[in-house]
Amino acid sequence: MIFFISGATSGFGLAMATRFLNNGNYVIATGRRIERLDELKFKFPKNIHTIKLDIRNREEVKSAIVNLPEEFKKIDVLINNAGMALGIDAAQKASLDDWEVMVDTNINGILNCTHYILPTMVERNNGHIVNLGSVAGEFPYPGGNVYGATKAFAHQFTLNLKADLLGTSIRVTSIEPGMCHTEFSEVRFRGDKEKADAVYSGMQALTADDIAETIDWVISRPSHVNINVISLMPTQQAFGAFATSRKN
Ligand code: NDP
Ligand code: 8X3
Repeated sequence: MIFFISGATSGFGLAMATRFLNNGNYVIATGRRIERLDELKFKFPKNIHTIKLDIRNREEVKSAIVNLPEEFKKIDVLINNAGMALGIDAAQKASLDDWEVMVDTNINGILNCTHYILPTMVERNNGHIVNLGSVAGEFPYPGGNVYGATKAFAHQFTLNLKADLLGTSIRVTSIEPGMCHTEFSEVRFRGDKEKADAVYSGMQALTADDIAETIDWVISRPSHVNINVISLMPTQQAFGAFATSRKN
């Protein structure tokens, strides 16, 4: 199979690229940090096509798809994985620039990749789109404001794609994890590793390999089975109680 993975330089994307290459698939590995893509290519010189790509840039995405080498053109699985949270301030204190970057990456990035790849799937009546949502798209938490909202978009966009694709063989899935130890929190806290590590201290968070394995399972179901949504979290994570603001 041929995979297109956004954000293959770290975390889930890197774990998926590694897993799918090890299993003999073809992988189009993308991301902004080209040196990391080069490392991946060095490890797996065969069956890989790397592209330095910022998914926020519509023209870059278009050109990446149009200029794919012949042997990578027939994408079977698009994994809209690249994404990020920036900051954890309350909405009234948060930076509008950070909000814009999250919307551009987590929403426009998915739209750009889907727009240029989906028609090629429909043309061949074959394909699977996997979007990375989050438990943050379902359950609110303080400071999750725009990040959570972008993940709610990923969830609903997935289901709406399913509605539009009825009558085709294209499958769509939203994967919605809870805490997973990747570079996610380092990005959220702008490189403050101590703060990032504290998020996962004293608990067994999910791993990037857990997510790669879950997605591998989703795409390897028989073609008549569409997994709509998977929500997963660490055993050591749960939901909070309703909060109240009291005057006494
Ligand atoms: P990482 O920070 O480890 O990886 C994020 C990936 O996204 C990197 O490869 C990064 O590549 C890429 N990326 C970010 N911005 C862009 C951009 N503008 N253009 C192209 N690529 C970009 O995080 P995770 O692996 O944990 O996160 C992967 C996805 O899973 C995200 O969508 C995240 O929101 C979601 N998620 C994460 C959870 C967690 O707890 N870790 C839980 C639930 C969902 P580069 O910087 O090289 O461009
Ligand atoms: C990332 C999970 O709970 O840190 O999507 O927002 S959480």
